[in-house]
Amino acid sequence: MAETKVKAASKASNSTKKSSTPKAASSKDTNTVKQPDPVLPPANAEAEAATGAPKATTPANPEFPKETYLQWYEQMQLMRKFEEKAGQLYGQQKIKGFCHLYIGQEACVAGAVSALTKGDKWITAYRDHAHPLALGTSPNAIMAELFAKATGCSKGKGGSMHIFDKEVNFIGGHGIVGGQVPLGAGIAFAEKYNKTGNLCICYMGDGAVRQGALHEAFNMAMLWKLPVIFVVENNGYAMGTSVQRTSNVTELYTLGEGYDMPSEPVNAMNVEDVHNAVARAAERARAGEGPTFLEFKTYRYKGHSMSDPAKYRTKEELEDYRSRDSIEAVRHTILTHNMATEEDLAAIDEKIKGQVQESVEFAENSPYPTADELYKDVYVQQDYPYIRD
Ligand SMILES: Cc1ncc(C[n+]2csc(CCOP(=O)(O)OP(=O)(O)O)c2C)c(N)n1
Ligand SMILES: [Mg+2]
Repeated sequence: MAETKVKAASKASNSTKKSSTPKAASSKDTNTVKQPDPVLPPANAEAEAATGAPKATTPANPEFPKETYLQWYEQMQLMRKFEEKAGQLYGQQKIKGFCHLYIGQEACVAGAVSALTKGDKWITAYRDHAHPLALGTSPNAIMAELFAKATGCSKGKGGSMHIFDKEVNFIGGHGIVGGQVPLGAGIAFAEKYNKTGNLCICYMGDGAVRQGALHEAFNMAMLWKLPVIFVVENNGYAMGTSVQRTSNVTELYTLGEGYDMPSEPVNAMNVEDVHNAVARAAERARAGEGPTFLEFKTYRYKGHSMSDPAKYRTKEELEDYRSRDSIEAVRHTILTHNMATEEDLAAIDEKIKGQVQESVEFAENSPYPTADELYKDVYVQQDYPYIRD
């Protein structure tokens, strides 16, 4: 019953999906083959008609209470300001190694946090600073991890791609593309086996959907009706390779249908849509109906990692997405519907600025791990807790 409904809903929203495809990258912007157009989330048709470019949407009647909009604003601003600072610090070589920023994708996390409950488990790939920030991990512990300091949430031994925080049920931070997908299914299996009533939300990038492990995990999760929400954050590119260059199947959510998994596309530049889709999937998971596959159509404003100048896309494409920025949309809704004043929002911004600054000072002033840490949290450790006879 529920399955049929979701598929029908997907088809309906699918029909509006390609309303604002930007121009493809010009051949001078690419050093390889001309890139086809990326898949875009649906645009606000009225704004598009007026300006030629879709704008942030402001609902006539906000669907959610003021507290929810303010929570979204604060969480998303924290993610963005933290990431902007991390980008600056990388430029100054305070942060080294890999560093993948989440700027532009904030609604993918904020809308899910509001739709889920505290006991639910989270897992994602290496673009992983924002998820724990929104779940409540201290910015200090994440920044210190980026600095490879002993006070970091992974004791300075993981770095940007391996943020973990058991306290908030954030189970990483994984560098192997698609590697976390079977892990997400396994976590959901444990929740079901232990009858906790909790679920696992498992994020991945669009590059991960071509990995064999995903298909094996989807099949098993569906067969065993595991309480898992698989989310692909389709930001149009895996490093510099657009989705269209990877496969004939560019509507990624349809891949779930091969396993009879309820699957739907979501305009993830819109935090309300993210919340609603995740809430529906969670209800199904908790009712014992098993997994859902959500395709979050989103965009990253920065390159793949700090070493990517993003020459494979046009300025126009980037500007198009920026013009419907999810934080701006929430800000606009808050102000238009008098949920808070400009001054109230400025006070939130100021608080976040202070938190981010404090995290930098904390990281700067923390020590590096000592050499004996090399022998801890690995199999050689005498009392390593995960091996049992
Ligand atoms: C199995 C595997 N192959 C290749 C890589 C190298 N690699 C790192 S990130 C990446 C692109 C993944 O893109 P996507 O899944 O779309 O996530 P995004 O970076 O867009 O969030 C690749 C190919 C890897 N880490 N793991
Ligand atoms: Mg991607």
